[in-house]
Amino acid sequence: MTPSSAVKAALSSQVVETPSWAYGNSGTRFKVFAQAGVPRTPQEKLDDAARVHHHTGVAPTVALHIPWDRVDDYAALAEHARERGLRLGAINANVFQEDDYKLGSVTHPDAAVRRKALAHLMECVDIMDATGSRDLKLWFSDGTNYPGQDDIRARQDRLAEALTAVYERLGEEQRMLLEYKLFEPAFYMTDVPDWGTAYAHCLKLGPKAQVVVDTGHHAPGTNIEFIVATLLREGRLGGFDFNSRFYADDDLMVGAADPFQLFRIMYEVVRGGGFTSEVAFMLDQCHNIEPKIPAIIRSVMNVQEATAKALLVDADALAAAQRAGDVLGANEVLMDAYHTDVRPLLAEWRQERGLDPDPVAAYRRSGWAERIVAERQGGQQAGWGA
Ligand code: PSV
Ligand code: MN
Repeated sequence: MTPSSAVKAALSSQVVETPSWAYGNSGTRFKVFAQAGVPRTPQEKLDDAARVHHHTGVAPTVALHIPWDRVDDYAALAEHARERGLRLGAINANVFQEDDYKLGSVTHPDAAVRRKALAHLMECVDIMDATGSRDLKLWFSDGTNYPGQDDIRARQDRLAEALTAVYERLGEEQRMLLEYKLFEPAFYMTDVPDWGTAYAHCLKLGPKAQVVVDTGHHAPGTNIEFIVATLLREGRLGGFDFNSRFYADDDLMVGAADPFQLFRIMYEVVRGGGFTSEVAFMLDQCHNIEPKIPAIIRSVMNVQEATAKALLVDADALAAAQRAGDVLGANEVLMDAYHTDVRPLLAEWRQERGLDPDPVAAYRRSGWAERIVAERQGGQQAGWGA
């Protein structure tokens, strides 16, 4: 087994980015259940994110979603973050919530709609310039509902044209993270349905274009860790949108539905040398019925637990068993690490950093939940308004 000191050192370099939208109200297409104390502004979302970082010590960056987090002065928003020990992370573009996008955004058959969508993507890069964000995250809801509705190849050409324009606009240190999703909202065909399509576009664009793996965006039974291993091997894994799914894109807390899958993914990250700042560990979740801040703290802890277990895998013993063709032995090495209770190690790691060993309990004792309910009266609660 890897010594716990080495595991702790590796854990200290991990950053888990929380999504601004997870702090706001959310729901399904049937109902959004509002929660008392939910932020009304991007600034209040950052105030909540600062609590998550305060208790976990590993969540110093917050992803924004535009226009959900639109403000007049992004440099001032970045300063608001800085004052709370945070940085602004990935800028997520939104070309899926306007009437114009009914038939697509950058792949729409009408050039005027494509221009509008592209202008939004460019605006997102302007925002990155102001916030100092490195990553532009692109997810397109584009697709078709019926065979023959539009030309599959022409839509790929339009997509490539828009991505090229955005790529050329990126600064030296900026990256484009292209997200894929097999299903939803288009029913027949999605324009970026899988990692292969995203990878093909990224490959043509250049090294600043990277694929992002949202764990909820695959068919049931997909071997996500294989995708992770492959993208890392090709130098194209830009990051993760972590969440859990039982049925579709459920956006539940990462590690809740299938902690073993999360471990297998993190093992491939460790194995592939992806445990670096080049791979962004982002959450993309919504907390519809559970209190949001403790759920986000729990999610961060779940990522840490899976990471610690992956770091504990005895690489030498595993390689030896694999070389010897020892099927059961090799599997046992992996399972030994998975079955290790890493909670005491993580509690120790937290105490060494001056953190409470139990972040959720510490949050509950902090009084923040009561404070925001009392203070955040009036105004319009943030949410994506389903
Ligand atoms: C789409 O399902 C997605 O995963 C994209 O990342 C969006 O930006 C995000 O969800 C919105 O919650
Ligand atoms: Mn996502």
